[in-house]
Amino acid sequence: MGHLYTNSPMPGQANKSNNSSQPNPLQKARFLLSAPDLAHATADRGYEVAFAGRSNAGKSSALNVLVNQKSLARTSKTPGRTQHLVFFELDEEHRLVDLPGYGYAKVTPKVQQHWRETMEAYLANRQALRGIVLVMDVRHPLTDYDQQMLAWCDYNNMPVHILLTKADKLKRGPAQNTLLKVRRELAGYPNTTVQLFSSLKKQGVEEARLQVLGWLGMV
Ligand SMILES: Nc1nc2c(ncn2[C@@H]2O[C@H](COP(=O)(O)OP(=O)(O)O)[C@@H](O)[C@H]2O)c(=O)[nH]1
Ligand SMILES: [Mg+2]
Repeated sequence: MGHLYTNSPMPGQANKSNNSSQPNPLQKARFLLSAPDLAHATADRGYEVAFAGRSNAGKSSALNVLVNQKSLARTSKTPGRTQHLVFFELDEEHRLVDLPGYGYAKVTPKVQQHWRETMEAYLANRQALRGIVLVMDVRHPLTDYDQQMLAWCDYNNMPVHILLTKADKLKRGPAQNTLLKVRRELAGYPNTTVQLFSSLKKQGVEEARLQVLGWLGMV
């Protein structure tokens, strides 16, 4: 499978940082490599934050908004296209990782097994990994696979920040109710935070960026 990511320059993007006059250090993100498994990953050094989520939840869109680039991570209406770990670098010591999407109905048991093994190994062994951004569609939070990710992260003492994305699809009241409900359900996971997010409306972008930059040791 060819990699689905480009690294084309985005002229005119530089100062459109979501109504914020703050410089965005994530904007430097560049495609580094796409790895089918941990053995092919980039050297395990420095700091890394990884993005996980069910296929089609809005993970690539969230990544693009956070780095303020239109198409660093390819977005798609066809879920489940890549099972690779895709590494983007800010500099030699700081990376973002797009983890394989999960929960896509059409994948074979063999692919699912590979996903489980890769995720378990990555969460357990990756020294550079400082936190997981777990992207969920606000209308379908905490699927079985999300719960599996939360349990693995908890087991490995890996902090998690949940983006309840596509918040623009709900009215303010129902969105807030979902946020509170998810927060309640996460009471057993002390190292987990959650916020509303919308890539479309650029809602919650600064909050999410600060979390990522904090984990990367850049604020
Ligand atoms: N309305 C709305 N649609 C979104 C949002 N984020 C992503 N989408 C759409 O959801 C679909 C899947 O998004 P993508 O980022 O490719 O999901 P991924 O499979 O998790 O990487 C695409 O059609 C996106 O345009 C959002 O915040 N609001
Ligand atoms: Mg994607």
